[in-house]
Amino acid sequence: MSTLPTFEILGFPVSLPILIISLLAVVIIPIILGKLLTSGSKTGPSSVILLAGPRDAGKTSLLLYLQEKTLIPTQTSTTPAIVKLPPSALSPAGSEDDGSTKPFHLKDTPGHPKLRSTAINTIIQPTESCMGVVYVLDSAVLSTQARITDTTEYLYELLLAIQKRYAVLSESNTSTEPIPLLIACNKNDLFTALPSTKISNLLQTELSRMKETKRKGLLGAGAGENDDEDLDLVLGDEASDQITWEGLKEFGVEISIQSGSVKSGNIDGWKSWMAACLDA
Ligand SMILES: Nc1nc2c(ncn2[C@@H]2O[C@H](COP(=O)(O)OP(=O)(O)OP(=O)(O)O)[C@@H](O)[C@H]2O)c(=O)[nH]1
Ligand SMILES: [Mg+2]
Repeated sequence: MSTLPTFEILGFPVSLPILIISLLAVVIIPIILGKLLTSGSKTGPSSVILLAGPRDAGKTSLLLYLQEKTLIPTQTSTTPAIVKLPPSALSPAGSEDDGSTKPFHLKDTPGHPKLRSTAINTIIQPTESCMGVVYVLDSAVLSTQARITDTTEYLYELLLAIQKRYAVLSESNTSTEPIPLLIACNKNDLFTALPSTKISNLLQTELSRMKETKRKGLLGAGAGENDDEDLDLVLGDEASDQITWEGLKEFGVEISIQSGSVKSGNIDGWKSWMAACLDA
């Protein structure tokens, strides 16, 4: 009968099976521990889609529509609300097909300027799950400068938050998947509603103007003193004032824009965007 070879390590005899088991333990245990720790590092539920946007835009109405399949009266939100929805919530109107393959969470946030930190924090905290952001806006009020400014300022903050999260994640070894953002131009049932192409141009122009003002302010305040903090305030390419959806891609910001109406139930495009984002 053949005997297994024995090795001598630090003066102790060690048989081949013991040596193999020890080596496997040294290699495999840290890998398993690493996986457990990273999967447990997310706080709150996974598969979250965030609803953000100015007040009265229709965020809560959209959430309730996806839940109940009808327009339900709402009140101004003062706290965030998170609901778990079945995959069928994203199936196209009149169809039983699942729009997505798994249940997901929708997080509604208040649009009041003083309460916007909830949405921003959900994006900035890399420990929070956020698979996509739906920025709901009211397409029927963008003929007044005050509403354009409010709508664009909040969007600027959100895009900056997405850019920061992407930059932080890219530095570490964790996933660097960009968070996609859908600009959902709601209330297109109203005759004053602007078409999405017009809104798209308007937002890019306003964002560029806002960026220019911020860059000028930073330069005036003494460039070079706090370069890292200063760059945190600049959306997209720091060398230019121009903001375009295309140009933001390399900063981890992927934007789509689509019109719709919760009131008319015309939200199939938004549903398929959400389904694609959850299945990505
Ligand atoms: N005409 C029209 N009205 C809508 C539509 N969607 C929502 N609304 C109405 O717009 C108003 C505001 O809707 P909400 O869903 O409460 O808006 P919100 O974005 O949650 O607002 P905050 O909670 O204040 O941030 C409500 O009176 C809705 O019935 C739509 O597609 N068309
Ligand atoms: Mg609300």
